[in-house]
Amino acid sequence: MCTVCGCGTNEVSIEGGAHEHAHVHADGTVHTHRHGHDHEHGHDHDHHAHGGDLDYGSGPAHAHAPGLSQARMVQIEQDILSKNNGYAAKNRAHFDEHGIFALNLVSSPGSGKTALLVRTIERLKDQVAIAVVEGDQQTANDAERIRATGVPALQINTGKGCHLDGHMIGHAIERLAPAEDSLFLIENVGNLVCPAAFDLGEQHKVAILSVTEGEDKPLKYPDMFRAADVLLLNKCDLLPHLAFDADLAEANARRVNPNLTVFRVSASSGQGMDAWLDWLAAGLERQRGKRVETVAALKARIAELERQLATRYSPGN
Ligand SMILES: Nc1nc2c(ncn2[C@@H]2O[C@H](COP(=O)(O)OP(=O)(O)O)[C@@H](O)[C@H]2O)c(=O)[nH]1
Ligand SMILES: [Mg+2]
Repeated sequence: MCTVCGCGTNEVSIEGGAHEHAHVHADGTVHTHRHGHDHEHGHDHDHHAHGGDLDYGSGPAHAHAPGLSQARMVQIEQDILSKNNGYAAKNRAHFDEHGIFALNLVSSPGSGKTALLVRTIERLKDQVAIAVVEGDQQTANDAERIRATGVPALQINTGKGCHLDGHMIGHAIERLAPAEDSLFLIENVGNLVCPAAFDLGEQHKVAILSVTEGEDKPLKYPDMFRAADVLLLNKCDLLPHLAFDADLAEANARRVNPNLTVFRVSASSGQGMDAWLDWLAAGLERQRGKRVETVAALKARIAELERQLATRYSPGN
């Protein structure tokens, strides 16, 4: 994944705000990979050869960067991900306390994330409060597409970065201040690799695969389909015009993740959207339940503390 180069960590800008610096690579380690050509080619260590093919994913880091040892890469990745996980845990606690159902939409560019969001928002916006985070390397185009529906959206531009992280989403929560019992939709940067590794504090990652991309993508990019709980197979309106085998695509996705829930949908025609919306409604209800539980637990704790105080300071004690 992209932590092999720590890419783009200096170029993040959140719409309407100041530039962000050095939150991922606070220990500075990600810059140590420059120009190691003379010492560590690692031709004999970092890859296995199968016949004439090269496999750079077989070492402990499951990746390769010129001039970086596998051990160093593993260390860098662990540093970055553990910091990210701290931010993600805070986001998740916030979502649970406030009954917010948060989803992280991940896919390759162009599979229809924004189109699906717009279609989903149009169907739901009168029933539930919704806020959207849009991640792209450049432009605020997608946030503008969402705002056109009347729902608040925040664009995050990641510069050369190829994924959103937990820290960025923490800022997005501050900016958007999502309502209690609301739906918080995050469209990640179009990329079938890096966003898989980064927890944002969401309840679920939702992978989108469109029928023009080929049935084999879950096998080629298994991390993403393993990290997701739901797969939206989009652009099903095009199936009559294609040789795409939707059953095979689903079977491939379930090979890497047997627990995947799959919906066949079309953002263009609206087909299949009812089942997806039912799934969303169930998730919203679950999160609302979590908030009520959290509040009840807090009230019980306060009552208990008050009882202890009263005992301690009652006359005669
Ligand atoms: N035929 C068809 N086209 C779609 C569908 N969903 C999205 N598209 C088109 O696919 C292109 C990319 O969509 P977009 O929502 O920008 O994808 P994103 O990059 O994943 O956000 C656009 O031209 C959409 O109009 C769909 O269900 N059917
Ligand atoms: Mg988009």
